[in-house]
Amino acid sequence: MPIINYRTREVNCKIVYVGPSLGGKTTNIQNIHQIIPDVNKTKLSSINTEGDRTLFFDYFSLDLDDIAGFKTKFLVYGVPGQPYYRSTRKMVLNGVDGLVFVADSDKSRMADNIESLEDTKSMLKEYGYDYQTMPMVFQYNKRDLFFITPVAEFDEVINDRKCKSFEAVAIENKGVVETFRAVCGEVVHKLTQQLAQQYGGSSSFR
Ligand SMILES: Nc1nc2c(ncn2[C@@H]2O[C@H](COP(=O)(O)OP(=O)(O)O)[C@@H](O)[C@H]2O)c(=O)[nH]1
Ligand SMILES: [Mg+2]
Repeated sequence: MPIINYRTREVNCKIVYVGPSLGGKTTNIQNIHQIIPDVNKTKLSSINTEGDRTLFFDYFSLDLDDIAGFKTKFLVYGVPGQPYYRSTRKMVLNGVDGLVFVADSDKSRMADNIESLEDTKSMLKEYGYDYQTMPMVFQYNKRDLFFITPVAEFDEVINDRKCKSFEAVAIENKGVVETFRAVCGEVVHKLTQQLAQQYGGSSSFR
């Protein structure tokens, strides 16, 4: 549930990019950050090692127009994918409102995709979050590679919830904005439902 401040009429929605290490999470976040106009975003903080790997997490926030009279802010995070950094990943997932699972299409990485998805599910469970109802989209990244996992196999094996999915080449900025827009849409959809419930089913909150 997004953090709602009724006094200031502000809502914070936390979106987290998860997936196997080197799948393209940071590339997605960097590109989205570049595209968004300067006026309504914070600086992108990334702490990377030499190998361009996220050590801690990637983070920026952006302000959106009002939703139902509430000033809405999206906090965008990318976790480190390496199995070793589980505790950092878990910390970043605390309070998550929407997930993007960035899968690596490189055929040789299917086991890593599966392991990462299972790891994500188990961490959500530890927090008491319901994987089945969490706003989520899937991105099948690195479609430019030669030996890739077919979309049908991803749909079957990875996208078990049948969420929206997008093919992407994050380094060429293909599918990046579409993925981000979709997860924001899912989060806003759930948020408006929750606000409507809290306001006794009214569709107007002003
Ligand atoms: N060929 C190819 N490489 C990509 C793509 N997206 C990201 N990469 C590369 O994959 C590596 C890991 O990307 P990064 O965004 O750091 O992955 P993260 O560990 O998930 O944050 C980098 O060298 C990227 O340039 C893509 O669509 N195609
Ligand atoms: Mg990274």
